[in-house]
Amino acid sequence: MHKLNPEEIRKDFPIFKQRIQDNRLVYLDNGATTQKPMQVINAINNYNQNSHGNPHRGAHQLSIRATEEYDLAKEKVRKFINARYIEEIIFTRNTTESINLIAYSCGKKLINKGDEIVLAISEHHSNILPWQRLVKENGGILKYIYLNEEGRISPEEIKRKITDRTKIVSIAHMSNVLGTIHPIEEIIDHAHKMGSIVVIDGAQSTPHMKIDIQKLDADLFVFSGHKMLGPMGIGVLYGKKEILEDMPPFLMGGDMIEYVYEQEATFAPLPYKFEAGTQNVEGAVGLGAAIDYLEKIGLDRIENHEKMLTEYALDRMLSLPYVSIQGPKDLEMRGGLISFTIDDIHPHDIATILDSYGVAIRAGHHCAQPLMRYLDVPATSRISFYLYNTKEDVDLFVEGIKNVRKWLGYGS
Ligand code: C6P
Repeated sequence: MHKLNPEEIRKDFPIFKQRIQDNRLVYLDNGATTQKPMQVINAINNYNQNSHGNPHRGAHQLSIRATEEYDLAKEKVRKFINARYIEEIIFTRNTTESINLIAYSCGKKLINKGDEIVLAISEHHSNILPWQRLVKENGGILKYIYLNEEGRISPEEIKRKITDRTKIVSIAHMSNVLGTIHPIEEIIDHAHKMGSIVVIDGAQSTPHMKIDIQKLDADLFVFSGHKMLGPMGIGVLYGKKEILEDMPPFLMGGDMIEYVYEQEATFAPLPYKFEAGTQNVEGAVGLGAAIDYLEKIGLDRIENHEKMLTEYALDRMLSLPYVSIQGPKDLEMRGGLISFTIDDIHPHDIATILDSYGVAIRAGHHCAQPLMRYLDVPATSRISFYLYNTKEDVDLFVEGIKNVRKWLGYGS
């Protein structure tokens, strides 16, 4: 496998042509959202200039073209994650909406008083709050898998928490705070033996590694387009056909019905049952173009590139005595995302000072307050890589954190 060339890739991304206060833009906030190549921007423009219409509704040319583009994008998503059927792919706005849909619909069907739902303590709020609401309404019980000192889930903890009382397990593939890649194969296998269904939050993994949903055997799997070079406002919910067929609709309205009477209605087949109202066709088209782009480069090369950057960054950061890293040190257990703290300096100050050097990172609780409480840290700073990041980006970031110390009077 030949290495990818990030400097070449950067040429496709117009955002990197700009300078931030005369510095190269060092964008290390890819866990929050990613930048778009011209191929994605052009695909969206092209759709808007030539094919825009309301899909599935009209007999005219534009409506037909919009329908074709929407369906083509869905087929690209199906192939991208190797789902068996196109009906198993539902477009939503984002990961958050996908999980809300599942918690509402699947939860309503499966959860009764005393039934258990198991999450990891490291979940993003989007994979906690929808379940909290469900158990308050239905009388279920929320249980958490805890992590060891390295931020990993042990086999014993999986067996302790996922039992024959568990009806749903919902867990992130990769933590957006620790970068840990959780042992989801083991979790899915054990949960299935216990008779539970499994929801995987793939928001942080899908953009960075090859997902084969049939091999993984997850029952439901969700992710967002904007974290994988696509536009905001388009997300995906994958579900096994038999599970989706059994789930009641989430949003009610146009496009998701079969017949409507004065007092009741019957619903359209999959996937339309879950796609009420006019859909985000330009978002779907943009996501389709993003998938084309990622596949052309190759997910395995992207993953390798990020591993190289992570190893390089961890080495350089750990050589600074005042830097502490959260999460596993073992590269095999983590993705291209590093949370860190610097002695005596608040993460928000680190992010603000780095910004003045053109280095964009994230700081705060990362929408994972239960995890921050569990780790007993109020906040962290975080860098996260993608295919267009370079070793030079890491060097500029590391020089930046040395300068943060100097700025605040701590010396080097
Ligand atoms: N995390 C970050 O870490 P939306 O906003 O719906 O596209 O994605 C929500 C979400 C769900 N699960 C995980 C694991 C996530 O990381 C995120 C989004 C971003 O910077 C924003 S808080």
